[in-house]
Formats: sequence, C-alpha cells, structure tokens
Amino acid sequence: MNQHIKLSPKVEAALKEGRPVIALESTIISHGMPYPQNVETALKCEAAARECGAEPATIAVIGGKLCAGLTEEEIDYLGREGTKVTKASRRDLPILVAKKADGATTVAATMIIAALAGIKVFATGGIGGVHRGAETTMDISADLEEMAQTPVAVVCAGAKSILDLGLTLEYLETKGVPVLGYGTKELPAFYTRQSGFNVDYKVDSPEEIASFINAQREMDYPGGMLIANPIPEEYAMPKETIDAAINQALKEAGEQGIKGKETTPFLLARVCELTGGESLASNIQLVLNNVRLAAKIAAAMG
Ligand code: PSU
Ligand code: MN
Repeated sequence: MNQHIKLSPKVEAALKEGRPVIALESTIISHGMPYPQNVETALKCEAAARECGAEPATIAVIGGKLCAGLTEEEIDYLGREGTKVTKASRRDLPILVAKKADGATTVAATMIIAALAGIKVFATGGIGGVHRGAETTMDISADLEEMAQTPVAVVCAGAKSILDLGLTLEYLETKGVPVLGYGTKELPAFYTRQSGFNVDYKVDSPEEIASFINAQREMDYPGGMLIANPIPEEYAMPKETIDAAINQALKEAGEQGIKGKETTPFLLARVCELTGGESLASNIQLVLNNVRLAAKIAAAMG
C-alpha cells in the first residue's frame, strides 16, 4: 500500500477479511457543524455504521498521514480545532503530506484516500457542487470532478440549495456520473425531500444500488456514483424557512466578498445560525440516515 496511507487496526482487519467498510469525511466535523455536536455526530455515525454491519473509516490527514480510521481523540481534536484545521480538498493533499500537517478532508479528498485504501462506499451529508452564480465566478466544487474520476460511490442527502442544483446535475451528466435517487425520482435538497429536479434513476433497495456499483467496478473504467437519499420525513424542514436562511446567507457572503474555499463553510455556518439550530438537528439526522444506507449498500456488495 501507498507509503502515505495509514489504516486503523480495525479498518485494516475489516479490509483484509473482506468485511464491509464505509468511508466518512472530516470537513463535516471541522467546518460543517459546531462543537460539540460535530464530535458527537461523528461518533454516532461510526456506531450507526457498525450497527448496520460495516466498519467505519473516518478519513482525515493527521501529521501528513492519509488516515482511514481515526481514534476518538483524533475526532475530538478535529472537532475542537474546528476551522483552524485546514479544509483539505484534492489540491491540498500533497502539501499537507510534505509538511506532515493535519487536514480535514472534503468529499473529494475523502474519495481519493478511500480509493487508495480500497474502500468503495462513502457516506456524507451534502456534497459540494456548482455554486449559484458560477457562470461568472466559476466556483464549482472539486467534489464533482472527483466523482468523475475516482471509483467511490457517495451517499448524500442531495445538495443544499446554497448551490445551483440544476447546474450541478448538468455538470454531473457531462462528467458521466450516474445520479441515483433512493426511493425517489427527485433530487432531494438536503433539508427538504424535494428540489424540483429529477435524478437519473430511481432505486429501491441497497441490493439494487450494490449491483450498479459492482457493474461499474467490473467494467474497470474510472468514476464513481452519486446516491441521493432524502432526509427522513419527520426531520425535513419547511422549504420557506430554509430558503429564507439560505438567501440571507448568500446575500451576506456577497456583501462580505467571501470567496474560494471559504464560501461553503461560511454559508453552512450562517444557515445554521439563522435557523437557530433547527437545521443542525436535521443535518445530524440526515447524515445518520446516509450512514445506515451506505453500510447496507457495502454489505450488499459482497
Ligand atoms: N455541504 C454540506 N456540508 C458540508 C460540506 C458541503 O452540506 O460539510 C463540505 C463537504 O466536505 C464538501 C465541501 O466536500 O464542504 C465542499 O466544499 P467546496 O464547495 O469548497 O468544494
Ligand atoms: Mn469552491
């Protein structure tokens, strides 16, 4: 294995024995949620994966090592340090490795490390995508390019409407990334089950999803898959509440000239503040829901 990869003993054993393993990201811990809910959620995700029969591999860069499987202390450290930890996407990995530094991995960087470790399924909350106004800013998350070239299936709850969901789907289509809706024809919009945009294929069981991923892997060409799993009905938020918070956050980002990698964390934090924590409770539940589905998919892949 790559000299820069470090597997935890549990992840290493599970991979060696061919047991199901799922990847979990760490930008969601340091930049996506406030402390201490970020650490509590990360630990709950690991427990939920195990309950559903998969070993969790929470992924981050620690001391320049590409780690798959973190200790509780490492998760606590990422959560406490929060935005002081480098948000690490594809372009940041070589620098962090060379400097023996720490980084909380985005969907893109988590996919890279998962693929290097031999992990095929990954659960997160929301993916990065094409930002609103990208026709002039060109702000398009590296997550989308990663799904086009790295063989990892990503389970998410759609994308937040801080993004342009229509353009995000167009981009994924161009890049040849299949977008599946679990029990739905419609792309969910993270806090809400509906977005007004359709996915490519509706799927109804973890087994069916597993068969698609296995077929993609058997053909041996690059690229991943996106599985959109709607937030459970009871935790979904009223569209008007969330739209108002997102529009306000976008307006403030524009006024304050927020750019580049700061954009997504800024918008996530403002939406959370503006909805007074209601969105955080929904966020936690949808992540857990995605972890359970990813674990079932990994188990069904055989
Ligand atoms: N969207 C969310 N929660 C998150 C993120 C996005 O609803 O935590 C994080 C993920 O780690 C994602 C990253 O990969 O933000 C995308 O950042 P950017 O747009 O800068 O690529
Ligand atoms: Mn960006």
